[in-house]
Parts: sequence; structure tokens; C-alpha cells
Amino acid sequence: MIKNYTDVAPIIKYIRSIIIFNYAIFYKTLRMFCVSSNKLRQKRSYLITGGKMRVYLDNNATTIVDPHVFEVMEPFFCQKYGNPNSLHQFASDTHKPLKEAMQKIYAGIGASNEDSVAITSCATESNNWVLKSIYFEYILTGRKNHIIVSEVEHPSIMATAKFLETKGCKVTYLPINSEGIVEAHTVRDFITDKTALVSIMWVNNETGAIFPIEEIGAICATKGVLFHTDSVQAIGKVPVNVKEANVDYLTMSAHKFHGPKGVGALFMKKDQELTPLLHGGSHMGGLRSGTLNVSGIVGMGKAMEAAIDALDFEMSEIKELRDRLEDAILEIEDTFVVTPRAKRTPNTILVSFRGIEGEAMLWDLNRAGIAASTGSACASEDLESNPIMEAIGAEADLAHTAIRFSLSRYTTSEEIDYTIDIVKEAVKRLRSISSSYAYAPTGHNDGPNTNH
Ligand code: 7TS
Repeated sequence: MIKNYTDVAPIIKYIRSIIIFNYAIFYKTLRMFCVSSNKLRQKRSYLITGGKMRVYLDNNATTIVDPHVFEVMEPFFCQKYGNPNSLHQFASDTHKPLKEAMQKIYAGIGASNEDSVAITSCATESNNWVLKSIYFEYILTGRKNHIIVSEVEHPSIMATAKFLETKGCKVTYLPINSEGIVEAHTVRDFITDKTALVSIMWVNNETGAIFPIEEIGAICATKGVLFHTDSVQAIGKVPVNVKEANVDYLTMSAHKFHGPKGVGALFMKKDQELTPLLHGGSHMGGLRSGTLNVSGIVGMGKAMEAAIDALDFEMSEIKELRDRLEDAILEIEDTFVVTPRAKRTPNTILVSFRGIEGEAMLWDLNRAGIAASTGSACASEDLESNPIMEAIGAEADLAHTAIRFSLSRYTTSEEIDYTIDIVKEAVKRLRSISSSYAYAPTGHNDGPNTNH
């Protein structure tokens, strides 16, 4: 019989100890489960987010500003902020740095003092300026009626050419060959006595393909046709010399070679000045009015100097990193690279992964902290197929699978190792859920232009 608490105490103690014991086991098990799932999550998250690693492989879209460039620009915001055209010390403080910066830009492309370099806000502006000015000077006046561009120019050329077509200009869009390159003889074949301008990019932004600019320049010079080249993706990656290439006009953009955004330039050969772009206070010799972007110009000069200094490094060390990444990617089945390595800038790979939508691949890479691109950021908001893949005549299912990796002199070996691991993981995952890959005829690297 239970008469008082003393009688039940041992029983309560016993039950409590059982509860505590069981709770402890339950709690421990729960904790073990949580810890292990956390570990799993952490492991997975290492794979997905790469721990803390972030890798920037979209340098053909834009580049990090070189800290030395940033340093030389800084005084022109809060200390030496005078308008260079004013008549006081604040203005004259800017004169020497501006002159030195312009000299570096001229030297970087082999221009002489008789030539002109006008500073613009970007390459898009420079490209528009050349084509529209040729329209004003030659097409509208009836002297000529034709311009030639390649079918893989940047949209700032393509859209301008299409616009000029609506104004009565005839435009020839030159094809590329299966390696993604414009052949010089095609330029010669299409020049007529009505051709006012040939505009062919030095390096293609999607593939890194280097076009035969010196040959094309020589053809244009012989035929007496003006020659413009968009060298945005060439500067700092291959030697650029306006004299050797017989160039009349050349477009540049500072943010593609570790300079600031918002500054570009247009080289014009001696006696080949264009119609003024912006009328106003006669800045830039009256060709492009508007208060000078002093910090931007100073930054562009420094960036040009640094890019030229780093050219050998790009062509050796960065090329080696690019090749390591490319070799590893080409070990994966059904991957295709456009343009042979020897005909490409040292930093770029455009690769197709059969069966994987480019955007899906980008998503996986981005979650792992890796920035790449399906092509030009200017056109990548829509899900259209890559224009280069279409231009080289790649099968329809490959045209949607292109990914561009573009390195810079800031890319490290560790970043490439990490990228290789993540790309392999992503290909495995995405192909395992890809119905198009499941039914695709497979073959190891037998797509267009592989194993270069
Ligand atoms: N020309 C070429 C060859 C380019 O690659 C670009 C930008 C431009 C002109 C325009 O330069 P901006 O100074 O006007 O910006 N190309 C890319 C690209 O490939 N991905 O994003 C932007």
C-alpha cells in the first residue's frame, strides 16, 4: 500500500531516470543527425558555394580595376577636381596628369603625335561614332553607299549597321569560317568602288578568336577603303599596333583592361578625323565636346601602361591557366571548344557541353561562386542561342550550350583548380537530369573544332 510520498519517491526517481536516459539518447541521436546533416550540408555547400571561394571568370564582360589605377584616379575626385578648361590652379593641376595619361594611351597602341585619340564614354560610343560619321560623310553625300562588317561584331556595330541600312546604306555582313575567324580574302572579295568603310573587330569577344587584322588592313589600304577595328578584346591580350595594322580608326574601352568603367577612346589616323560627335565647347579638338572625365582618362592611361607591361604575363602564365582549365574540360565527354588555341587570345574559352543549357550551367556555377557567361553580357538577358555557335553552323542543340570562361591577370591557379572541380560536378548533375542528353548521340569530343 502506498501511504505517503516516501513510498512513491523511489518509483518516481526510477521513472524520471528512465525518461532522462531516454531523452538523453533521443537528444544525442537527434544531435548526431543534425550534426551529420549539417556536415553534409556544409560539404554540399562547399561544393555549391565553394565555401568562401568566389571566382571571376567573366573578364571579357568587364575587369576588376587594378589597385594602382584606382590609386592614381583618387586625387581627381576631392582634391584636384578642377575643370581642365578653367583658368586657375585647380585646372592646371590636371594638365600634366592628363597629358601623361594621353601619352600612355598613344604609346599603348603605337599611335604617333600627328594622329588623334578622342576620349569617349565607352566602346559602344566609339563604334557608333565611326559608323554614323561614315554615313554622314560618305553615304548621305552620295560619294559611297556601302560598308562591310563581319557577322560576329559586337552589338554596338551590328545594331548601328542595321540602323544605317534603314537609312539607305548597303551593308555586307562577312561570314566566319568553321574556326570562328573572318578570312582576309573575304574582305577583298566584297570590297567594291562604292565601299566606304570596312569594320572588323580585332578579337571576337565570345571566342577570343584573333582576326587577321594586319592582312585586312593591308587589303583596305591597297583598295583605298577606310578601315576601322574594334580592339576592345585585344588590348592587353595581344600586341596592338595601329601602324603595323594600317588602321584608320580603332576602338578601345578602359574597363576591359583593368581600367575604370565609363571611359573609352577612338583612335583616328592623321587626316582621318570624323564628323564631330558632340557639338559644344570644343573639347577634344572640337570632335567630342563635354567636360573631360579627368579621373577616367588618368585611370585609362595607367591601365593601358599596366596592360602593356603585363602582356607577356598574359601570354604565358594566364595562357597556361586557361589551357589547364580547357584540358580538364575537354576530358569530359561531349565538350566542344570553338577556335584553335593558337588563334585565340590567351584568356578565353568558349565551350559547349552537349545536353546542358548554357543558362543551367551558369546557374550551377554561380551557386558555387563562379562567374562565367553564356556569351556577351550585352545580349545574355534573353535565352537565345549563342550567335557565334550559329555563325559557325553548330548543330541547333549545341548552339544553346555554350559557356564562356574568360580569365585575367588576377586569376589564380587555385581558382582554376576549384573551377575544374565544380564544372565536373555540374556537368554530372545537369546531364543526369537532361532528357536531351539521355537521347543525344554521344561521341567523345567529336563536335566542331575540338581538342585544339
Ligand atoms: N566591343 C566589343 C568587342 C566588346 O566585347 C564590348 C563589350 C563592346 C564593344 C562594348 O564595350 P563598352 O565599353 O561599350 O561596354 N563586350 C561585352 C561582352 O563580351 N560581355 O559583356 C560585354
